[in-house]
Amino acid sequence: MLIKRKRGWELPESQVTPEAIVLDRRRVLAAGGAAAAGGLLASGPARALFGFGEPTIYGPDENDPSAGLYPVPRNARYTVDRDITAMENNFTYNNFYEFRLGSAGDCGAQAQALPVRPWEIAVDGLVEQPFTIDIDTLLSRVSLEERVYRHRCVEAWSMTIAWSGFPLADFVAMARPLSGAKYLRFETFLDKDVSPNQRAAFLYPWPYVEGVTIAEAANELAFLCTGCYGAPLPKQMGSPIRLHLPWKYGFKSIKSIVRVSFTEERPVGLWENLQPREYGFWANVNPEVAHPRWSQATERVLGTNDRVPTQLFNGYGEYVAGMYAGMDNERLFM
Ligand SMILES: Nc1nc2c(c(=O)[nH]1)N[C@H]1C(S)=C(S)[C@@H](COP(=O)(O)O)O[C@H]1N2
Ligand SMILES: [Mo]
Repeated sequence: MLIKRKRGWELPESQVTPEAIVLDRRRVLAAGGAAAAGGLLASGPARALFGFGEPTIYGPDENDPSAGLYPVPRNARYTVDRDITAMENNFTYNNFYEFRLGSAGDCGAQAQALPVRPWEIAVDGLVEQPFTIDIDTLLSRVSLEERVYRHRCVEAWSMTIAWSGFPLADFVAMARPLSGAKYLRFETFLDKDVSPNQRAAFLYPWPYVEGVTIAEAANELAFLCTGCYGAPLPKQMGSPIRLHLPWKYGFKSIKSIVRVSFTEERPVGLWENLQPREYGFWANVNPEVAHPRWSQATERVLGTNDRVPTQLFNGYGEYVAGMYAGMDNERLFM
């Protein structure tokens, strides 16, 4: 039996302001709280590092065939003036609603049920020729690098992560979009056998979907992550491939991607679909536009007791502000 103990920097549940507060309430009402049991059952071949009294830390899958590709060289252009968040903190505090039963600490154990091989990504919509590519083939065709990025969740916490991956722009080039393509629509796996919250399908409009404009996808910061901390991604971080858009709120950075569609119409993400006034399409980090239920002016730095001011575009304005020239403050966020 594992005892879950809060670390000093974790707030009591009563003080957090989760994105899913509405959903959680709905789920608890619908399921009578039954889903909240069994959250810490370790399973699968993943490496679980036990420490008595500490939460279980799930690292990358032991059988991940891409392990030999890491670590990869760090790109010095993308470093930040903050300490990298300790791996243990990052691996035990996640948002992955397919696997989150109650707290952010649940995802590690639950996500071990996700099979990450074989894994294929479908590319379709407005492209010269739709195709499907297997993750290991994709990894053999790209050049991996490490980038240190800040991550700012809309829930007003942040961390700093050493990702491994490749620019989304390289993926777009492989996909050869047609001139009519204006957006990319990303989709996460859909599998009721592995995701407890997908089994309760009526509660969320699964699968998880997110979208960006073609210009955003071409921006040098947009990064497809396949690893972190010098190894493949652990499942709870979005293995085998997830997006990170460091200038946008975290919910845009979709995990465990199985489909990328090029569209003329603006895609509607899962959160936008549920709460369009709280989670807009643009979702650029903006300390001046409060979330309807909390301020975005400051953020809690995970793994520390610090609360620091939030920066416009999460501090990445020099790279991205040009894409939004002329948009007013409110629209930058919504
Ligand atoms: N498929 C999927 N992707 C997702 C989410 C999710 O629930 N499902 N949560 C998002 C949110 S709200 C955040 S803050 C980040 C968290 O990433 P991390 O757990 O690696 O910190 O993933 C994003 N990507
Ligand atoms: Mo988030």
